[in-house]
Amino acid sequence: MAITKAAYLLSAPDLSFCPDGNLPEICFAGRSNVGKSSVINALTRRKNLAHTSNTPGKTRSLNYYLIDDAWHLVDLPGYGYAKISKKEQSRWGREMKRYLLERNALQLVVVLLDVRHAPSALDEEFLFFLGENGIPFCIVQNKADKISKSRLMQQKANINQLLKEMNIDVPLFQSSAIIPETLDELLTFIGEYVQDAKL
Ligand SMILES: Nc1nc2c(ncn2[C@@H]2O[C@H](COP(=O)(O)OP(=O)(O)OP(=O)(O)O)[C@@H](O)[C@H]2O)c(=O)[nH]1
Ligand SMILES: [Mg+2]
Repeated sequence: MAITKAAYLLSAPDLSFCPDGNLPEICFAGRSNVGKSSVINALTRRKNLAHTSNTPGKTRSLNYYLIDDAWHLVDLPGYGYAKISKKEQSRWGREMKRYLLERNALQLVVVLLDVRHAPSALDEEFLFFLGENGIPFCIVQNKADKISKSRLMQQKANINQLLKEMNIDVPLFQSSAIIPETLDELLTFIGEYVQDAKL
């Protein structure tokens, strides 16, 4: 699958503002600053479709993009941004869980992790939540350009070990937002979920 058309649709402050769920939806989730917005730009080959920033916590709503007039790509707010108040964080946590559990159009969650580091407690909690609730997801170890090939292999083995311990069996990809070709496999995988969607 190649993306030929990508356009910003809307920013939903909560579930009630999401568009009609008549198109298949794929969302991107992960810790703040892990590269969700950057990967979305790389996938769609647009420089500034999704807003990226060095300042974590930039994406604060569910940002919707219409892809090829056929499906929605959603940039979720990152979790684990310390500078947001506890109250606000737990509100967002609840809102995200509601979205993930109740959004019927949702076909697949793409979970981004930083390939350089072991998953944080929040990452593990999130993976566990998805697994526990039977929500289809895959994992992408992003920022692959930042470490050597051998370290990449090592980090793949490390995450596979962790997933085994967590009893989670999902596809794993490695990507770099600055090398778009590294996202080809992920895009093919997403394409299957878009095509097989029954709404
Ligand atoms: N070298 C490198 N930098 C990356 C990569 N992906 C993202 N970045 C950088 O990491 C920073 C954060 O990227 P964003 O795409 O804004 O991260 P985000 O996950 O959308 O963050 P929030 O919106 O805060 O949740 C930016 O400075 C990006 O340029 C990557 O694969 N390689
Ligand atoms: Mg973002």
